[in-house]
Amino acid sequence: MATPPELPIFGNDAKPPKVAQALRRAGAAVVTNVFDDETIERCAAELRPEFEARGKLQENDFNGYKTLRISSVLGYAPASAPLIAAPLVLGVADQILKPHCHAYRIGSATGIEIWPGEGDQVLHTDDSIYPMRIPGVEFQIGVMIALTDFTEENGATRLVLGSHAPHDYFEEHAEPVPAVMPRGSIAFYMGSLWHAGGANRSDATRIGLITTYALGRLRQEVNQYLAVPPEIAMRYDPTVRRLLGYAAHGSSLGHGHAVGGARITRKPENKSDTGLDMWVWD
Ligand SMILES: O=C(O)CCC(=O)C(=O)O
Repeated sequence: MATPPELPIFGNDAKPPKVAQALRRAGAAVVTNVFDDETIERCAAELRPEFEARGKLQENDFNGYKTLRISSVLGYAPASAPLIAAPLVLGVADQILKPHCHAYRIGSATGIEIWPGEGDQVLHTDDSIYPMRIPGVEFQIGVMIALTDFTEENGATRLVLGSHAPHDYFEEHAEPVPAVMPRGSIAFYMGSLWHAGGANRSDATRIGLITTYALGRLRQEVNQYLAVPPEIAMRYDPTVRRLLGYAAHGSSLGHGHAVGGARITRKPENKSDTGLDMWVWD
């Protein structure tokens, strides 16, 4: 049985190629203290009302019964955008995903608040939604941003290091390693890596914002056009709009027209007016 790799941990001066290299090797990597308190607090404050209103609606055996979950945060929490589109995040995603697509998109963007008393989540891979493999191609990465400190006691994400690569040790043989990190840090992991939320044995909640970024050729896990409709998407900058999917993928995938009332206003200068309403800005 091969020895599992250690969890690579970087400081916030880490460059995307180095983080991506470590991510490829171990299947996960942590970069500490990327976001300042103000950025994290603003995001957490905007997520709070949604946690209170709808956080319990996604309770089930997989998500847990002492865990609040809120989907599609860009639909109601604009302060999540600087985290989701942070240069380091996109720099790492560029390295892992761009070699295999023209553009990658958000699959899901979810707030997760694990309460004291929650048990370990079952180990899983996010890639189970794409039940196929192309050797050498990662379909998506997960980016978990700590909105509170992540500790072994409060349910830090558990990562089975090395489990993204086919080899002779696997999830039941390897001990998951908790992604212990201070608030404002990021844990990156491959969509093919076995991982799970941890049990919360502390007396405070653990809050994370997990966003997945997937190859632009794949169906997005959450239908972002319904979750963040054009009227809301237009408030974001082009980078976030592209991440949501309001952009074509290369020359022939993902563009379209709606006949009828305009959905997308502020037509880009360089687009000709065909009389059809454009569904994409870029
Ligand atoms: O909360 C976490 O740390 C991970 C959650 C997770 O992996 C999931 O729900 O798919």
